[in-house]
Amino acid sequence: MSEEQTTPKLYEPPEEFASNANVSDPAVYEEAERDYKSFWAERARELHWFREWDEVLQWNPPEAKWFVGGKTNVAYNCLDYQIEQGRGDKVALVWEGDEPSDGTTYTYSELLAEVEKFANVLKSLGAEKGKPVSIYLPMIPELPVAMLACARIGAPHSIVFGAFSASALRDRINDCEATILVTADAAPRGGRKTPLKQNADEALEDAPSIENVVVVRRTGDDVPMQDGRDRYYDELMADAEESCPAEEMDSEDLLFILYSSGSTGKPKGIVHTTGGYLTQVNATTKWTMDLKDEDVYWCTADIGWITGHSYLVYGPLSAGGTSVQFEGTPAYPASDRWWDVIEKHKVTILYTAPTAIRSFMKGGTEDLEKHDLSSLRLLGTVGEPINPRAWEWYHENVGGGRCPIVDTWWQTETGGHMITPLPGITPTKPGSATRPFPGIEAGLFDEEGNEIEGEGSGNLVIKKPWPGMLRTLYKDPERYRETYWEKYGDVYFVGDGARRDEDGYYWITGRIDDVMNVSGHRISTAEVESALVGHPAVAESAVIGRADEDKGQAIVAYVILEGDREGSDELIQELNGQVRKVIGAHARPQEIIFTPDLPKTRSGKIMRRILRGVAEGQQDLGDTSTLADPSVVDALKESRAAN
Ligand code: 6R9
Repeated sequence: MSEEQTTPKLYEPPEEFASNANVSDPAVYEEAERDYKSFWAERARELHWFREWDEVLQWNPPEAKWFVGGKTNVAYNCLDYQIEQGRGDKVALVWEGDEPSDGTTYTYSELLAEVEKFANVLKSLGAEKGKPVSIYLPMIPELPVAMLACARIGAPHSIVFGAFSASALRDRINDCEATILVTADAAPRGGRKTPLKQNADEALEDAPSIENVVVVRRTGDDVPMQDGRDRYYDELMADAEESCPAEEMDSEDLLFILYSSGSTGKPKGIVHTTGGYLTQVNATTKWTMDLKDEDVYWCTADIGWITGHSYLVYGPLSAGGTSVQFEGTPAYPASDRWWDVIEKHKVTILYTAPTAIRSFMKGGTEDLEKHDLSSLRLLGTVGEPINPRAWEWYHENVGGGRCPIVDTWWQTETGGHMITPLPGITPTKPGSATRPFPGIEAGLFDEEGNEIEGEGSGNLVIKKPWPGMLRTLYKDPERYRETYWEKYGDVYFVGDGARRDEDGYYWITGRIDDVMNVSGHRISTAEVESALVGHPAVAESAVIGRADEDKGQAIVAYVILEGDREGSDELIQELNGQVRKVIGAHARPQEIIFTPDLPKTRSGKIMRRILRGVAEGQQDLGDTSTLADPSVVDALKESRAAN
């Protein structure tokens, strides 16, 4: 039994929330199930189309075409269409800089003006429909401006997260053969600076497709500018034409490429197209995030990740929302920065990741108590399973016990939410992403390819195409087919394991490659982690299976302790007891390593490959360049040696 199974507490949607929610009638599930194509077509009709589609879906597995023959434009939907509906003077974007004194806002009209001008700049530099533009920017307003400008003229964007290295940037530029790079002098974050232009210059030494570089002056640092190639954003904007009509895009035209962090090998260039993607992010922003005109909505993800693409920019803007973009970190200038941002902008909806919540838990509630968080009405999480204790903490301390939590399961590949509560309808269980979004059909398969009915555990699949699904991997349709559509035939292979309980609720147990096999028992790393963090001394833990001659795999647990607690033999025994109590004796770790930190990617995902390497005493740990902080590796080796 895992932590979640011992506490099957049910949280009903608060009555007041439900009665005001964008959707509150459970019949939406049955309606969508009866005819998922009509369901999605109805959602698509809430957008602006230059020409309506002839056919909702053409499905030749694994190739999907949604809203075939329809013409639309994503930037038009996010800007012009909002202004047509009277939102011209409404704040579209609230920008909060790294320094609390630094910030600004853009109304929908102001944002449109910037986007049109920058679209003209891009055109003057040779951008055109179908030709990718690479973007490597800090979390500044010029980032959504550049995205929307690309979308306006039909040039697919490929955004590379600002903390990626020069070599990661180079690989991503070369894969899509972009001719334009949009970057900045430097990226301030947490009081420090990342030298973006310097990285870009290094990347460009070996990225021959780039002909033009646009440089935003963010810090004013003196950076070398290459004649004929590099130009300043502000200078180009000063001379730019003001008006740029939106290109009428085919529903299936490419909107963007986003490289997924992938734990092994070459990153995958995930391709999203126009009409279907926008339909799904728009619908889920309104239904899952319950976004309304009065809301101030803050998604804390960086735009360099899919969560930022879908739920900081395209979802909220296409729904006419006010979206907060924060450049900084939770701990700068002080550890209460996030709560300060919420109080200052009266944020009503907060969407963040479990890893952030757990790090706040470590610091206790003092920082929260200094701030008025009463504006909040809905909380969301995404990115990894949230353990019930973190869920409860989030609910109680951030949400004041009154805000529903939407635990949204989805992927870069899915474009938008797939399994998630609807906050006005779905009773939630801490730790479960609950039910598939209306119109989405999920399922479970075993390793032999048999579908699992009713309660059970298995490999998660999606059984019908959905509008926001990836269409292919850029220039690699074969890898697309092999990765997602080969294992079980014409169902989408997710790569996550899940359990379905007696109510049909899904509990994501983590990546399938994170499932251990210990003496023939299948044990999920996430389950053991959940058990360990259920102990009051444990702040965070990461579990891996170490190759073991006897058992196949032996469980090794890395544990970060709460506050100033110290590891001891006694505590190791207690933790073993905890795992035995929650899951069973077979799941007890063979080794528990106390460590001050864990190796995480910049999107906060634990790199288990590194943990496995350290636990197995491997000398060469492979590529560690995607770690947020590569020095963690040495600290881990030390922790292990001290054990
Ligand atoms: C949106 C995003 C996708 C993987 C996914 C799964 C994990 C995401 C989750 C979750 C449990 C949730 N994941 N949300 N696991 N509960 N609510 O994170 O995309 O970076 O592509 O990662 O993240 O393992 O397969 P991406």
